[in-house]
Amino acid sequence: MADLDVAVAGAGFAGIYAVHAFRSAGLTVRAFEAGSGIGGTWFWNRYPGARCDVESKDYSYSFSPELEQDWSWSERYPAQPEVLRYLNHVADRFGLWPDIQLNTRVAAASWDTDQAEWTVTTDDGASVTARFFVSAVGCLSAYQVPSLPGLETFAGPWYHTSRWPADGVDFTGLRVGLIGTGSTGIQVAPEVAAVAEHLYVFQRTANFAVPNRNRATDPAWEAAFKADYRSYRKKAQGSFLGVPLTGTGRPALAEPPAEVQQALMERWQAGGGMPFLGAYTDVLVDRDANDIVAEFMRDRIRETVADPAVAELLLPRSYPVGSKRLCQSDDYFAMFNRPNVTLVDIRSAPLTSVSARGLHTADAFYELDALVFATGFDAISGALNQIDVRGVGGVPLAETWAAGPRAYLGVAPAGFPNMFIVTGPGSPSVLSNMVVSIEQHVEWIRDCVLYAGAHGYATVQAKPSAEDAWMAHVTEVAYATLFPLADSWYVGANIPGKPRVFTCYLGGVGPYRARCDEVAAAGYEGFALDRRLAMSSSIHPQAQLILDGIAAAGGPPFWELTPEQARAIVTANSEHIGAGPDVASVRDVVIPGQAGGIPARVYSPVPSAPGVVVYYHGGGWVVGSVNDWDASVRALAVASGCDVVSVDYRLAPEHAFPAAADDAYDALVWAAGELANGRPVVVAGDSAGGNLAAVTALRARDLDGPALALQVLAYPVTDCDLDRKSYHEYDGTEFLVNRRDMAWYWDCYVPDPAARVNPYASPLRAPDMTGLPPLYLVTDEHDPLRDEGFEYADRMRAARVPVEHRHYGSQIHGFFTFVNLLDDADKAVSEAGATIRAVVKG
Ligand code: N01
Repeated sequence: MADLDVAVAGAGFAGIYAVHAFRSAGLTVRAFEAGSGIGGTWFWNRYPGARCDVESKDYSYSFSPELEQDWSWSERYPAQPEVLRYLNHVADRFGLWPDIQLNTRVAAASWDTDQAEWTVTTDDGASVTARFFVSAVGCLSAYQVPSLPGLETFAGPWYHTSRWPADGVDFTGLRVGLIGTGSTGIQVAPEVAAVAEHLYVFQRTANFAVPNRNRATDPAWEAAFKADYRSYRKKAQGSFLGVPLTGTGRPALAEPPAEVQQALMERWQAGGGMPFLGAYTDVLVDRDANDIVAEFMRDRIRETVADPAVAELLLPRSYPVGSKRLCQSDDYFAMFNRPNVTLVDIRSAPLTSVSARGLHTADAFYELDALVFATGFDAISGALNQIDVRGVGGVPLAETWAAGPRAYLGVAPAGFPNMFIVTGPGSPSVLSNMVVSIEQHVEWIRDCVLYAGAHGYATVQAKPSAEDAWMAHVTEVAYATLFPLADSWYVGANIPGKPRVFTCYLGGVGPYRARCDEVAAAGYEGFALDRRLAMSSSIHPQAQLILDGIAAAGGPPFWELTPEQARAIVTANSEHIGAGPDVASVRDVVIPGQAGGIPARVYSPVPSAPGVVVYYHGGGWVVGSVNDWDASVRALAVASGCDVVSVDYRLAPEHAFPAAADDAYDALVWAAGELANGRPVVVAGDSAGGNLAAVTALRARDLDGPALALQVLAYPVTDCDLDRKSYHEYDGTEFLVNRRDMAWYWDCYVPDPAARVNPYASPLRAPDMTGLPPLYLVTDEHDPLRDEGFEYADRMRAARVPVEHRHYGSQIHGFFTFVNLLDDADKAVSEAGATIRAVVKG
């Protein structure tokens, strides 16, 4: 048994929410965080001027309406200290601290195939096991310092913006060199220039920047905005970038040039990168349209920077605007008008080395007291590659990603079962509002973990073919845009030797979410779900009592009895169940069948029920009757709100195959024709009755018979092969049915073994499962029929038949009918009923 359900690496926005989401779902979770505080990127990047370029109203969690109402952001764009305060408030408010371990870096995580669990080792040498490993290490955490010869000889201090001293740095009176003019450099530069004696900005690539127009939050605006926060969040989730934007919806190239200029100017005045770039639909896909916007921005630099030579150097020309992260600043370009700021072009004269007193370029020496590196990150894969992650067969993730990081849906790397990456490679991640994408991923992962548990699967792993197809799609979408044209960190171009791969999904946050939801709805299409070691739970005490009672009675096995004797025992046992709930009416009918009248009982829970369920009782086609199943069928009628026709089909061995199947089908035809009157019809059954329901659904499809809204199968017999693992696991005489019993049932029902592979006897053998009605499957763990139920669900999913599967980990074969005796039976019947009710009501 693993120590934890989920181990999470990192406690930034993603890890914090993961702790909350998993814990709220009843899972045990622990997040390991290298920092001495939570916040991830917002903990580490505390350089002066650090500020988010997504508006605070968007860059915040949406999972708690109360949180979003109570918290007030002081500014349009939040500064780093405020974001950090917010995250600490969230941890306080939701009591997350006990499940977050600070000052602990995840050093390694390795998958144990035999145990179906991860061993996560931390830098203090401790280790913990977990069923699932979730990386929340972030896309921009592995900072990089260029390897400049002589850096170690520099006499003054040097800093990387992503490891800024907590107590700050006083640059007053110092000559400071800043290397790097990306989003970070552009933010930190004016702050340093304001106090330093002199700031030298070493620029390799000029960058575009739009104004923030940052301002204090207006309380009246805030109140009005918050009144409609929920619907705003909904729009954000369905939007392209995770922020609801109002673009013109038209291509710039189709507009009169003067109008384009005016629209751009309006957005420039309003501030903000996303609304500016999102003004026209073609800016990021058409170079001509992009040039219009780029030239507009260059004009703004020209009119801001007083010295034309400096302005010229600051004009970005080497890549389309937006294909590198668009920077935001209200004061960066104007800063170059200060006498204490010098722009140094290291494109034409590159940095060569560092010595004790300063920096050398190819054509000059700059005497410096301090150095600041704003040189970015080994993005997307860097932080995860710093952990020794090993999947199936001990294969390192770094090796799997040698040609570039990849993951199915950008969340699950193939070869690494039960591992998920929040905002991983192949997801919208850094090209979206990260908080929206983080919440979507965490919730999707949580649901996947819960699905696995509820269905008895031990492992969930992306299929390599699904990962390949997804990454090909990611690439195809990216190459329809201008993004790959830039030497950006998006493609790994900033890290020497890193493979050039574009790994963000540009299909849009909303469509991406829809695709993820579709995959989940199809039973996690593209994932292999494996149930090895899934259930270590013991038999539920209530079920054990039933088994103990049967053992104490000490009767011979059924196959030593005559069918009549076996039936009498079943009838006697059914009396222990007691009466089922009252229904509005019960009437016995005789259904005209091909081979004569078929007795049946119609339970009507209410006078005008919305649908009809045709129910086939279990009992190995040999024992059982409508009377014996009275209590559980009543319960199903009440739970579903539908009329239920319980069918006394002919029993074997007196009536061998296909008698029961024929009766079952005739009963459906009658119910659909005579009883339903246009109402939706469902087939249902347990055990051998589940077999008849499945076969009836197949026949209805094959014969163009009645349309079915749903098939409800409780631990159905789907195949004649008695050699499955579950048959061997639960072969003891202490169980209600074992291998020998099933062999007897098959001998009675289909005496000729060769005939048992007929799909109308073994529906798992049907060559084609397409076009069948949706399946609601109930299975239990301690059951020889367990595995054939799972296989049936897998076949259905493969045929794109919707499947809802409920697995009861501590239950035994037959439990579905033990209403009154087992809480799980009451629960299973009422859950199945609720699904039928929902389906028939459409
Ligand atoms: O890093 P970057 P960043 N010699 O990689 C230069 C997010 N963020 O920390 O362009 C000389 O963008 C490099 O030059 P070049 C945001 O997503 C958000 O600034 O490679 N120079 C470049 O100028 C952002 O995109 C916010 O030629 C070297 C700079 O260093 C991401 O973080 C704020 C060099 C690196 O720029 C990363 O931004 C801050 C070398 N050897 C960050 N190596 C907001 O929300 C690199 N450079 C506002």
